[in-house]
Amino acid sequence: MTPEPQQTTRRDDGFDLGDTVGLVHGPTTDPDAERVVRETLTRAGVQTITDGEAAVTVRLGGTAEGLPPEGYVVAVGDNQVVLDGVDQRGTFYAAQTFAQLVEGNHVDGVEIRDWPTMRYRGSIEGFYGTPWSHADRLDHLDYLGTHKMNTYEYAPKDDPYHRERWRDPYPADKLAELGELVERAVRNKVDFTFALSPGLSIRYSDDSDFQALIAKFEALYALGARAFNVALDDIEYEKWHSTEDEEKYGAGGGGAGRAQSELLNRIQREWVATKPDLAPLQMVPTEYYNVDETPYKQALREQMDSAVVVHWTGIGVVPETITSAQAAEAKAVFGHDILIWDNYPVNDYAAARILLAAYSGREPGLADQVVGVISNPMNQAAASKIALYSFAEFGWNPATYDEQASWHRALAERAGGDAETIAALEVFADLTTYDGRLHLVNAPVLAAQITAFWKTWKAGDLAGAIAQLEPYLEAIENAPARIRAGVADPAFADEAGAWLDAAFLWAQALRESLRHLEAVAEGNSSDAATTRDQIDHLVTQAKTIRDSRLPHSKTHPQLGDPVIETFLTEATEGGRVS
Ligand code: LTM
Repeated sequence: MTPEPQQTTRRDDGFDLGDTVGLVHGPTTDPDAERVVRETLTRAGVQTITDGEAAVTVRLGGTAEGLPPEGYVVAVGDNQVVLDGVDQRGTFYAAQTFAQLVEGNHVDGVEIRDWPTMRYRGSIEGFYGTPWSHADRLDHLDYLGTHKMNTYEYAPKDDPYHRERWRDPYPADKLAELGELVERAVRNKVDFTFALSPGLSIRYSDDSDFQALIAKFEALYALGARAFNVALDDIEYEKWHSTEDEEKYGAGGGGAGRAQSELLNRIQREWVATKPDLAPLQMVPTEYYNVDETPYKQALREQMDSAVVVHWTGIGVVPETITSAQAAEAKAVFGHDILIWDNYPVNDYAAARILLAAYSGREPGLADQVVGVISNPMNQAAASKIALYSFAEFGWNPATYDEQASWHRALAERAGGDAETIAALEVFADLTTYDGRLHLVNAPVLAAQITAFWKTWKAGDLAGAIAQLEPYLEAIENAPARIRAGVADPAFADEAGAWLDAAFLWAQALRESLRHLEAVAEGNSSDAATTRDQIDHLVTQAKTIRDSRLPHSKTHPQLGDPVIETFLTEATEGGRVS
């Protein structure tokens, strides 16, 4: 099950669902939970779902007692399924757990008591470059729901209506799409959080700018959005856009902090406080990446309404680690609830890369200091699910989070459980490990294979060295086709396409370098020259590949670097000398 429930007790009285199931509703029943139950039963081959008890009965939406918000219990045994929540989201999560428990027509006996550790779990589409498509977002919202994540923040830097032209109302077609997203979020018990980023041009003292911001929020409220964020990251906060602001707030970060606090306070007072169904207002501060005491943070701490939730990325924009001690400092210095905007697996700063490594370096104790952790994903939505899977598990129960185990489960999910595709994904993902931030090693498995190769080679056993390494290079060469054929989600193969093509070519170049070494060892200068030319040709081809999305379209995909190119150089120079 994912995320793994907090408490699970196995029972030995599981049963087959048969072809008729009765459905009984309790006080926390929920239409979305019921939809999940009905879909699960239909998938299991149940032909008839009757109202009320039957030989097999599902009781949906009784009251679960004594659990935190979003908690639930599931009991399966004695021809009964009980799915109770402390609230409607809890009931929905009970139904999602039931969906995971049913295999074929059978459900094992079990008792589960479960609840999330963190309040906010999910994602913020907050990257630069090509935003996700509408279809990507709809699919992503379903993914969040099935993985018990409750937050999606809409903040794509390159949506002009979010940032550059924040004052302008959305055109009708874009608004209609946003409406569909809100609806899909609601179906998945996800808080669609609309973020507006006015900092490039806002005049804090100008009432018409305030009204433009509220009008934008109102338009989303009318669509059903109930969570809002004012994102003030990546702006020159000491640059004013009106002389009134300059005179009123003065120079320096302290003035920016005062201006931003006043803006947030007015939104809180005049808008949020008038709408009892809104989630707490959120903001992204301009100093989101450290815990230094500054006049800016002092102003937010002392002047901004205490109800506002503050985003923070950890120390550094994309930190290798985030510790509980750092988060405690963030909470103290900002003086507000902290929500971690975690810049993994975002790859807008690493245009050549797709990031498929484990979600690592976050201390479990963060849960005591922050209200949640949400992922800023890649421009590639489906490929981001490898990391997202682990965000779901970390947010639900950080104390038991095991980054390697979670990563393997994530790959298995992408592979639809197919063993060969899992193995191919592991080989491919190894080449995508390095990001220069969370993961500082390059293709660790391939690197180890190459080290072993040179050791055997240096011992004078070229044939043995090749026999050792070649199967792994063959696995790299075969991985792209296996992944394309085997991944559960065709969008993954499309998004990773440029990197898969590159992996294929680099693997061919690596294998050709083994042929080159053989030719040199045999003193066959003609084959040595041919293989060398072929390597150059493959490398040139690999470097002509481009992904279609920005910023990735500007450069060729990088994979397994510098491990692969170093090997090619060493091999074509006739073998490592030291
Ligand atoms: O991280 C924040 C708060 N802002 C931006 C993001 O929009 C961007 O995606 C990441 C990664 O490049 N870095 C930022 O500073």
